[in-house]
Amino acid sequence: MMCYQCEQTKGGKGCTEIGVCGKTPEVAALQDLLVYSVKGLGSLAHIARTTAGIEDARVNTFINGAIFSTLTNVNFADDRFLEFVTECRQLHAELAAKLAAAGVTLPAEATQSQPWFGSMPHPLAWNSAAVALGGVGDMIEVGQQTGVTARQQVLGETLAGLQELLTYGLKGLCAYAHHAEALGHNDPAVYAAVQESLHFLSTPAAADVGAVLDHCFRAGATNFRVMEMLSVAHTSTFGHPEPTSVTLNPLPGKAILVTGHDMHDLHLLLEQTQGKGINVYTHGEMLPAHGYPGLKKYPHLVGHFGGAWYRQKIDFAGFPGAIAVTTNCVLDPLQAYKENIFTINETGLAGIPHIRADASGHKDFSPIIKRALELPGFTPEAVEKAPKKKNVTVGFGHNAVLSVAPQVIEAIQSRKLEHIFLVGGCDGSEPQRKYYSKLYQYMPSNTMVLTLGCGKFRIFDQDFGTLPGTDLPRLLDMGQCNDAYSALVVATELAKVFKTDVNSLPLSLDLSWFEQKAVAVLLTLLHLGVRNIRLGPRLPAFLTPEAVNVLVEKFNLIPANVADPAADMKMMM
Ligand code: SF4
Ligand code: SF3
Repeated sequence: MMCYQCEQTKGGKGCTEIGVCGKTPEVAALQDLLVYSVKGLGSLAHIARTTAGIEDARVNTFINGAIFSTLTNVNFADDRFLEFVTECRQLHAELAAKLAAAGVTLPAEATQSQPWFGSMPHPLAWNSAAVALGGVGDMIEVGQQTGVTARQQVLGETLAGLQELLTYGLKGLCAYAHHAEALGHNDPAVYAAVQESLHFLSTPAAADVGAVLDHCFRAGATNFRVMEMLSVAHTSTFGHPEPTSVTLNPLPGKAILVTGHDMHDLHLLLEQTQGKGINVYTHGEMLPAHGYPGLKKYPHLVGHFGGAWYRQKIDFAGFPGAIAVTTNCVLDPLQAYKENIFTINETGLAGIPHIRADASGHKDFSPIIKRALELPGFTPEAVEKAPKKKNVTVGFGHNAVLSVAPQVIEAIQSRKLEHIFLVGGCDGSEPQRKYYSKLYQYMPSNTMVLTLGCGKFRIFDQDFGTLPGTDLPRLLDMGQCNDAYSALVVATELAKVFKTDVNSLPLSLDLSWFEQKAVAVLLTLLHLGVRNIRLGPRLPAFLTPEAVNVLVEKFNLIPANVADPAADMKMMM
C-alpha cells in the first residue's frame, strides 16, 4: 500500500505497510479501487451530461457518498468497499444504457487508458468490462494496481501529488456536499463540477501541472459553494446558531454519545429517543450542534462528552452508554466498547453493526437505543465522583458574530482590538500539535480568536474572558470545519466596512490540517486569493518542495513554525 492523504502519514512520507490510522493494505487497495472506479463513473456522468443532457440523481448521490467513504478515518470495513465498487459498476451499466438509448456513442478517447493507470484500462472501460467481480480477495489484487505509486512512476512525484491534491480536495467537498444532501440541499452545478474533475483526471490534460492546479482552485471554488450550501442547509433546518453554554458534566441516566459531523443524524436520533429516558451527548465535531435552536430545543440533548477524535479510545471506553458514529473521525474500536458502538452512513468498522437508511431515507436507530437501555448509563454515584468542569460556549456562527459587528468595528477603530486570529482546522495526536496549544498562550489580551473544526479542543474549555474595555468574548467558536464558510462571511463583511480586502485586515489565519476536508477548505481559501496562511503542523506529504514553492510564490503560504510558536505570534501581530 501507499497512502499519504493525511497529515499523520508515516514519517511525513507515506504509509506503506499499515496506516498510522489503522487502515490495512487490503482496505487501502479497495479504497484505491473505489476511487479509480468512481473516476470512470464520473467520466461517464460528465459525458452523459455534456453530450445528451442526462442527469442521473442516483449517480450524483452515489459518487459523493462513495468518495466520502475513502476519506481518512471514515470506513475500515473491507466488505463495504466491495459493495461500493459493485454498486458503482451497476450504476455505470445503467447510465451507459441510458446513453446508448439516447443514441450517443462514446468517443474513442473516452475509453483510452492513460499511462498513469499502469496496466489498468481507462476506469470507464474497466467499469464497463463484463467481468465477474469476485470476492474481496480478488478485488484487493486489482485494487493494488490502482494506487498512487503507478501515477508517481509515470508522472513524477510533483505532478502525481498535485493530482492527489485535486482528488483529496474532491474527497473533502464531496463529504460536505453529502451532508447538505442529507438535509435536502443540493446544487446540480456541484455534481457537474465534481464529475468534470473526475473526468479530467482520466484525460491526457491531467499530465499538465498548470491544468491540474487550475482544477484544484476550481475545486476550491466548488467547495466554497458547497460550504455555503451546507451552512444554508443547517441554518434553514435548525435555525442560526446562538451563543449557548454547554455542560461538560454528565447527568445521571441512560446515555447515547453522537460523534462526527452529521447534524441530520443527530436530529433523527433526538427524535427517536424522545420520551425514552435517554440523555444524548455530543462528541468531537458534534459539539457545535448545541448552538442550533432546532437541536438545542430537545431537553434530552444534555451536554458534551470528551475531546477531539484522537482521544476517542479513552472517551468511548469511559462512556457508559451507546455510541453513534455519523462521520469521520472513527478509529478501530477497543474491546471495551466494541459492543456499544454503531456506524451510520459512509462510516464503517469491521464487525461493527451498521445502520443504513431504507429506500425512503429513514434510518431506524432502535439498535442504538436498545443498547443504550441495556447499558448502565451514568449512575448518580459516578456523576457525583466525576471532576466538575466549567461550561463551554458555542454558537458563534456568522449571524451571531455579525450581530456584534458594530462593537467589533468600534473596538478595531479605537485600538481596543489589535488583531483577530482564525485558528481553524483539525486536531491530532502528534506532539507538534502542542504548537497550537502554546500559540493561544502568546495571544495578547487585546486580540480575539475565532476557532472552528476539531482543532478547538486544544483550548475550548479555557477562559479567555472578554476584550478589555468591551463585553465582547475573546474566544468565539464558529462551529465545525465546514463553518470556515462563516469565518469567510465575517471576514468579507469586515473588509467591506474597512473598504479593503481580506488580506489587508488585522486578521491572521493559522490552520491545522489533518484530513481531506481541511484540504478542501485550504483550496477554497487559495481560490479566494487569501494570502499569508500559516499551515501546519506539517506540510502535506503529497506536495513536493517544487509544488509547495508554487503555493508559496503565488499565495505566500507559510509553514507553521511548530518549534517556535512565540516567533509565529510575533510575526502575525
Ligand atoms: Fe496513513 Fe493517513 Fe492514509 Fe491512514 S489515511 S493510511 S494514516 S496517510
Ligand atoms: Fe476533525 Fe476528523 Fe478534521 Fe471536521 S473530526 S475537523 S479531523
